[in-house]
Amino acid sequence: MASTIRKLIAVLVILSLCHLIMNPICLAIDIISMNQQVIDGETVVSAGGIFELGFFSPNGSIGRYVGIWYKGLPVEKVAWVANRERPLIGSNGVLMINASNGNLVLVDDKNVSVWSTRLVNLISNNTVAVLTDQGNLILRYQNKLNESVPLWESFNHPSDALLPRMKIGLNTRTGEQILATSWKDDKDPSLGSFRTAVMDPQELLQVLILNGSLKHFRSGQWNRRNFIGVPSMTKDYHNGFQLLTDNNGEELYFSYALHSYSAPTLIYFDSYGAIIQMDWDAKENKWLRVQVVPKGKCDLYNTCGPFGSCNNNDSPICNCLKGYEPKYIDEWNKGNWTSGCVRKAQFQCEEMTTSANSDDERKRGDVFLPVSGMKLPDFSHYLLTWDKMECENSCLKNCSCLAYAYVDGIGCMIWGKELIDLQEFYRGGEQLYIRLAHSQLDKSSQMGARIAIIVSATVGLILIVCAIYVLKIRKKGIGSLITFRIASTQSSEANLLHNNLTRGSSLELPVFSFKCIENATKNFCTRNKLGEGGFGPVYKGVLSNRQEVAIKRLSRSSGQGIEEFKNEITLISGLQHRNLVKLMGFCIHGEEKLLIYEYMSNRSLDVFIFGSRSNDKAALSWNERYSIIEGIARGLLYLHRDSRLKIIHRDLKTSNILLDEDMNPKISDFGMARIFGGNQTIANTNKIAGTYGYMSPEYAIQGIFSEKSDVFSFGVILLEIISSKRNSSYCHSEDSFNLLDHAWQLWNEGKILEFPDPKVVGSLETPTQVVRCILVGLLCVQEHANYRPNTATIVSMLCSDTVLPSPKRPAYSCKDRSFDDPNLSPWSRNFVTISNVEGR
Ligand code: ACK
Repeated sequence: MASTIRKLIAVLVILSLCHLIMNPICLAIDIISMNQQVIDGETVVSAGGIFELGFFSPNGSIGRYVGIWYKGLPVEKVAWVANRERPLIGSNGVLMINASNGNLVLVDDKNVSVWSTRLVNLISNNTVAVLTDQGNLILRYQNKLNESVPLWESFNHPSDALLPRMKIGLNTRTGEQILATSWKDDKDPSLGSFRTAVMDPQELLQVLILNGSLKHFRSGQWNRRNFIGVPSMTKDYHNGFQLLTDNNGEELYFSYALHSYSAPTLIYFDSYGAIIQMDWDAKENKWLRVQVVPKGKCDLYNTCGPFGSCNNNDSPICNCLKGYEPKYIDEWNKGNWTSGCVRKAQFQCEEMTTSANSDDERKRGDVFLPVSGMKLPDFSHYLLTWDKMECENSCLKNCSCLAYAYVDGIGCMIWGKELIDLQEFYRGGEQLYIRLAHSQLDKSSQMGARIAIIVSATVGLILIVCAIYVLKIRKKGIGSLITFRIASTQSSEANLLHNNLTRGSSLELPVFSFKCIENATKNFCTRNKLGEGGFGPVYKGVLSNRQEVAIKRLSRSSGQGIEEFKNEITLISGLQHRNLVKLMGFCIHGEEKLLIYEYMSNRSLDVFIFGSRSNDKAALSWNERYSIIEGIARGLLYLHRDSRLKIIHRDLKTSNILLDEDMNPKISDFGMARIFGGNQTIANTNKIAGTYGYMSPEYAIQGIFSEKSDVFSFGVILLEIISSKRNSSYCHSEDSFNLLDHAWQLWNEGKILEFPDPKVVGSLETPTQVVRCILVGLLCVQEHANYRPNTATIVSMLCSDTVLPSPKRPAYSCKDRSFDDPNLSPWSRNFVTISNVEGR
């Protein structure tokens, strides 16, 4: 009997396995479709088992909600909730696709809708909802070309929490916000009083938390790396927080994606308006919570009133800025600071027009007092200048300008109204220059400043004498690095150039003596030569402090003249990003012009892709290639993303990507780069210089360059990385003109998996990511610049699993193919079909 039962069970198991195999719907546990509903008690799990969607009740509540959370971990915080405002009573809710209109809908036991994706005029009801491994619930439909088109995403409708890659943002045309709203309290997910708002870039980008209509917290301005008002933003954020744009810059949104994302993480704001970060600690098997803001009373908006500065470490925490005094002294002393402070004396520029003053006073004019470590005030205005001195002068000339700041990654900001929401940080923050009438510089500080100048000048003089003495004694000179102020032995050309470059800017770029460079490179010994660029040789050097550097020696005959040299120095020294190579200094000595960079021990990507290290043993794995692609895209995004000061590299190529010891890619060689100001998106040059194989057609033919011409070069690099083949020397087969054409052809023939280097795909179980990257590459190299994605879109295409559009013909390819008409293509070109190749 027992054996019969065992046999029966075995048959049942086999039958059900067969059923599973023959009926893929049963495997598609990440999908809600017309045939697949979710009832209370069941869950949907993302393909990789990372996220789960189902019904839940918050602790202490009887209402039933549909939400998304990390699967397999204690659900301390639900990442997304559907029916926030209308809980279900009882456990009879059903989440399903509405057969009549294709919307995703949650109905109660009476079949009444309590929540829906609420899309109107859907052209098809052939929709499915998929839960991705990023925790995004996407409603999609299949179009006639069998392409999967996203219609709605939970990532565009956050609740109170942000998962990596979820967005909060703003449509700059309509003013519409993608916002997160706090829960009412821990047991009630309905809309609480706190919500996020991304400020219009006209006022410089920053994020606010509003309490109703009142500002509760302000992040401070976004400086392309982090928010000035959140100094606790760590290295992780530095890599991860991004400003992305869509629809040609119309939509702006912030999201974060940790670079080496591994542990589950989540950021949310609670019902009191505090931002909390939760990270899963796998060792301790628990969630770690950190309150990011507010860290103290000073983080609350405008605690000290206008012209008051708040410092959490002071007691009392509020002080008036120098030159200002409490508006109502009694209130102020009682700790009621909201009325803030008022100016003690008129500015000199105001006095000129109102009263006669002594000639002496008049001549002195107004001054700017630097205050460091500040969260810069709200309501800043942006001035387009790349020069700090000009920024100061503009403020000085305008009598209603109360303060200015010059910040890397933003540029010049001025304030004309009250200075609101100022905070002084112990670490971090920026320097704010406050306008003061000269008389307001108090005597003691004037005297103090004078004494400080005299003392530092004396010490400086002694140091110079000592330095010269030491250098003389150690005749061989240990190549010490000497900054310009001490480098009195520098050539007058270096002097001039340095003054030119650093005047009024925050540039603190060291100047190296030629002797130091000679010592570092052992007199430019050929053994230390790393290679030869178009401009001249590059040497490895070791400084006296044992730091390794790469030294680019511009040959006199090279095309790179003083202009390119200056260009590279000014441009790159103002930039800081982990995916851009760091310029450490420069040297001019007679005819010699040298640039000193951090040394990249793995040299250029070229070597790994096409050169000596591309052989089987040293070949890069797919993961390494992918992380390099992502890194380059992030570096490029940093260059391009600021809507005001964009930098167009103009000579992106595989040999200009250097790899550090951890194989992090860094974009190098900024000799040709150009700054774009204001709303500029495009420029023209008569001097077309770039590299064959990487230049977009509009640049190569008409000299037109823009973000999209860099995107083109990026696309070529991407395809080269995947195929391990060089575009410029691609061995032309009968049908393909070049590497781009080859990829395009394979794509259309449905043989795209023949494109990657076999070493790349060979070991992969699922080449989905490879195919996705090829598709992104093809989108970047499309002939028409308008069709190419912008850099922000590239980053999100690479990092998310949203459906990508079909590429159009690449530049420099054969035009007489049937592929231009999608209806004639022998192969459906949608990405989903390709993803079917490897199956689920
Ligand atoms: O491909 P490579 O070995 O890496 O040869 C080229 C050569 O100099 C001419 O560009 C190498 N190179 C350039 N800059 C650096 C750097 N910062 N660190 C290490 N190698 C560098 C490049």
